[in-house]
Amino acid sequence: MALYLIGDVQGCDAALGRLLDTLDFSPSRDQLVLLGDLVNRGPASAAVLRRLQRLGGAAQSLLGNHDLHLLGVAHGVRKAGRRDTLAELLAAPDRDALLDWLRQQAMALHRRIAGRDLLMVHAGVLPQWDVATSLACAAELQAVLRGPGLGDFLHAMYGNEPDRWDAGLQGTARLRVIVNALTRLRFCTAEGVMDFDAKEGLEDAPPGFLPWFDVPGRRTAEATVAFGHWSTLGYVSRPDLLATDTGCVWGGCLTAVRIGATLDERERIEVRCEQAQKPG
Ligand SMILES: [Mn+2]
Repeated sequence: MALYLIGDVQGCDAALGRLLDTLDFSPSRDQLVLLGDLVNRGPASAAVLRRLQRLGGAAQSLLGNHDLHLLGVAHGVRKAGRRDTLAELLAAPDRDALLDWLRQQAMALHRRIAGRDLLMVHAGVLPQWDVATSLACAAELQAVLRGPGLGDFLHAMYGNEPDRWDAGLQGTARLRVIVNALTRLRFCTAEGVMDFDAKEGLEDAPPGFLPWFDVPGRRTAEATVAFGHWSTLGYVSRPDLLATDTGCVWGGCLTAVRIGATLDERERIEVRCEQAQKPG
């Protein structure tokens, strides 16, 4: 049995297929966790979702900002952007099945490996959240995404306020902080105030802001937090961190990380992606 974490696929189904071939991935033996942004920008979003559907329990997926954007467009609460590549999926005969599968996917996942926590999210976690709080917040959001209130939530989801966590937050404000941290976070202050403008690498930190994972006293520091989302950061592997978005859709690579018997045993496997788009 092998566990593989895979970074942002963004509709690059050919690269995903080649990566699984390279891994000699077997659904009866191995497990995949996709760290979100399964769709959009790349050429074959529907094919990615169909492939993951076919893998059944052998593949678990997180939802990223692009996946939620797809749900928003499908529900008529978001307009497709100029660079979106979602039209084929939205016109597909199995559209409803694909969208229904998508909304069932996770906002955070967790494994306990050799006595340590592996926490998996698309973008990040707030410094005040420990592993249990992160998973509880993700579960709150998952319940809404899977329930009858999805359309109302998608209407209310977009916005940058409130920009910080408070355990007393309720309703839409609470869900918005959770969804923004889990799917959009890159930089925050030492107090956990989130920035949503800077999208480049570490040198792009606004004054007073730092990468969420470098906030002193971050309560997930004892765990390994694996994430995607930040292609301009690239691959980073340190005891408390595993960044896996290597910019597949921007002409970079699609990365898988094989986790061994302990969280320190990591093997990086990547395939080049022929798809080349301008970042943004
Ligand atoms: Mn993302």
